[in-house]
Amino acid sequence: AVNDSEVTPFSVPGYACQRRCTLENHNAVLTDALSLLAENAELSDEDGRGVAFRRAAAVLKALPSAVTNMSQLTGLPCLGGHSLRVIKDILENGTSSEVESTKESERFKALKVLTGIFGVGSKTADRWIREGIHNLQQLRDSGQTLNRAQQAGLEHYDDIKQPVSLAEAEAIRGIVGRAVASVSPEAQIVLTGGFRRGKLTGHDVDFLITHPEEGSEVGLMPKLVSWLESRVSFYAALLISKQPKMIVVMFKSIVTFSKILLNVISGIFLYGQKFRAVLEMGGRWRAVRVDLVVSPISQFAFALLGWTGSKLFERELRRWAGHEKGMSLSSHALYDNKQLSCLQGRYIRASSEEEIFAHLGLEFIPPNERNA
Ligand code: 8DG
Ligand code: MN
Ligand code: MN
Repeated sequence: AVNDSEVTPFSVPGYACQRRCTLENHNAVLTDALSLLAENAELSDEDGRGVAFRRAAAVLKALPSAVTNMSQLTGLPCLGGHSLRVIKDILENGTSSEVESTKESERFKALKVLTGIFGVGSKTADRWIREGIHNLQQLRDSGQTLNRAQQAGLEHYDDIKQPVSLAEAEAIRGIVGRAVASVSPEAQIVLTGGFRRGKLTGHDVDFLITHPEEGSEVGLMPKLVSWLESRVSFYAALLISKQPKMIVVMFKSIVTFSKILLNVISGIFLYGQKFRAVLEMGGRWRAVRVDLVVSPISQFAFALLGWTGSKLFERELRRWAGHEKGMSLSSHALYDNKQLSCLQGRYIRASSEEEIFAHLGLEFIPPNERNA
């Protein structure tokens, strides 16, 4: 056993966007516990507490080895009293009573199930719980009015809860890629989100679409949507979310991804009739959430950076930009609030993620090290 006086404390920079964080996590037990408390806070509309737990978890994720002794944490950023108590509990007792009781609480379980329905947020879930609805069966029996997204979310609940594999993501890239090429041959499509960070599974598949000629991306999304709708309507639900330029496609895509089946699937989008052939081949179908974003080429680097994640990494980039650099970062632009000309700040151009990091005075962190 290591005695306190010999322990060398860990050291990490204060912002997650200054740290390299791969998917290798030496403190998964601790970070799972803190993430669960973060999730519970977020589901209870306590975003401030949620972020505090997320930041604490991100610091532990970035450590080069497992924490064995509280004194190793001396001087680490973002570890508040509450997070430290949870960590101490787990190091001493193997579990945290707060985490265990949260996990077992009827309210948390109900919030998780209900917000697990696509289109249901914490406010709706909370209202349903107050009306005595705690699970899917009670929701179905309640006669609650569901919007189109929620109806589809309920119908495909089990499919959507099941993680999407990299193989499925690549297959869907093929399908969406064909659709994009059909409506705009020069347009480019990139896989973003967790898969771009090297994850092998995801809760959805995120794509960013752009066109090399500025302005040619205008109208691409509606064309893409109607192209997809005209071909997929008979076996897939296509949902358009409120968010501008973002649609959610729930594909029924095949799980067995042999090359032949894949070609047949792509074929469906060109020749709708071929769908039946796939069913006859014994294909199993499932719903998958797909997020599509279209960006003009002038904003592409910002959109790519903004949609690659992780969510905390993005939040920390924006916090760094605002607090340390007097700039505003979004997935559209970087704006310097200090460089006043005619009482206005200044937009800073960038054509790559590397340039954006440089403008922010940050060392470039590649996507696979943005897993904060
Ligand atoms: P997962 O799906 O594998 O579970 O994880 P992920 O890919 O990292 O998470 P995600 O929920 O799909 O989000 C991917 C990125 O997209 C994330 O960095 C944040 C970003 N993002 C949203 N919603 C929005 C939004 O409304 N606007 C902008 N600009 N970005 C968003 O998730
Ligand atoms: Mn994703
Ligand atoms: Mn997404």
